[in-house]
Amino acid sequence: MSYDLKQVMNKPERLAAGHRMCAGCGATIAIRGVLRALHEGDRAVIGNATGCLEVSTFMYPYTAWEDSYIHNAFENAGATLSGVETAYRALKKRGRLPEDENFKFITFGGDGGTYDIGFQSLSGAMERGHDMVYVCYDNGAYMNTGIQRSSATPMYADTTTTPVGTQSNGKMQGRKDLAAIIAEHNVPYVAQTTLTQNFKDLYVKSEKAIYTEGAAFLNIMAPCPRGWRYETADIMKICKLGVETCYWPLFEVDHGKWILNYEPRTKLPIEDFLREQGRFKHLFKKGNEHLIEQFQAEVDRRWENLKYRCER
Ligand SMILES: Cc1ncc(C[n+]2csc(CCOP(=O)(O)OP(=O)(O)O)c2C)c(N)n1
Ligand code: SF4
Ligand SMILES: [Mg+2]
Repeated sequence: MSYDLKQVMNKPERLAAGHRMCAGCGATIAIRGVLRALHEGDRAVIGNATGCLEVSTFMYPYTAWEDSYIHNAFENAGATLSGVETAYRALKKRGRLPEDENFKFITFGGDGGTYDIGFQSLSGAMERGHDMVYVCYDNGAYMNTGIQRSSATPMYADTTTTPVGTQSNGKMQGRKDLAAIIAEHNVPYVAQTTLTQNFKDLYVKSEKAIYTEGAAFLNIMAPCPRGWRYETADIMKICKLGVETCYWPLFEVDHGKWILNYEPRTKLPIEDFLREQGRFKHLFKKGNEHLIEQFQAEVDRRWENLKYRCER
């Protein structure tokens, strides 16, 4: 599949300018990237769980979405779009929709709405095999309501519900491996990606997810400068460090086959990723070296596990 950055970037925007997401928000960049993978002429029905993305792009009577858009509750983004997709198939079968129109069904949810609160409806939609894509923009916390921890929040992150202090080093648990859990649903396509280099990985995986028949899931690390506490302009550096430290590996599971898309020539130490973010500042205090060691050991364990799956 050829990838031409200039051509891709010149495609018409489907998430228009003028929304109210923060400057440099990773979620907005990720979502625009996914939508660029839609082929010209194809139309989309977008579902969106409550979260920063929904709150800031769709304030009745204004919308930044160029495609049909449904805001549903936190819990049911998967169920909403699976219902729409079923209705579409039924109407098409009865000849009640134009033959020459092609619709795609894409749902967006934050990590809170996906890993936690909407997990049951996501799992149901995947298991039933609807021809749709569920995209999680994972910024690792409930950002819209003030940075509360979710099951996607990394270990030791400082959030408002896991505040760092004399009695606490931040979140005590590691993050849930949602991409692996969805892969175990035996859906045709699952991938994990983020904003790297010239966005090729994001584009190629989005196109595959949208145009593979059946249910697909994309997990996109989408940094939040506010919650992660880094300089807005550093987003690409943060994403690169996530990948180069193997904190956020790039992989896909295509019809059951696990594929590692990128292996760093030299795996960087996890502290390179942590040091850039204010939410991990406490880890660099004297006496907390063992916490970074524990974090590293967990990254290593998960990385080896992923490589094992991909080598089989
Ligand atoms: C059932 C329900 N519980 C709580 C809320 C309040 N709420 C709105 S947005 C939000 C945070 C969403 O977090 P996430 O899904 O990670 O998206 P983000 O804000 O990080 O983009 C919460 C808790 C709600 N709208 N509905
Ligand atoms: S709070 Fe974070 S996730 Fe929400 S719009 Fe701002 S940068 Fe994006
Ligand atoms: Mg979130």
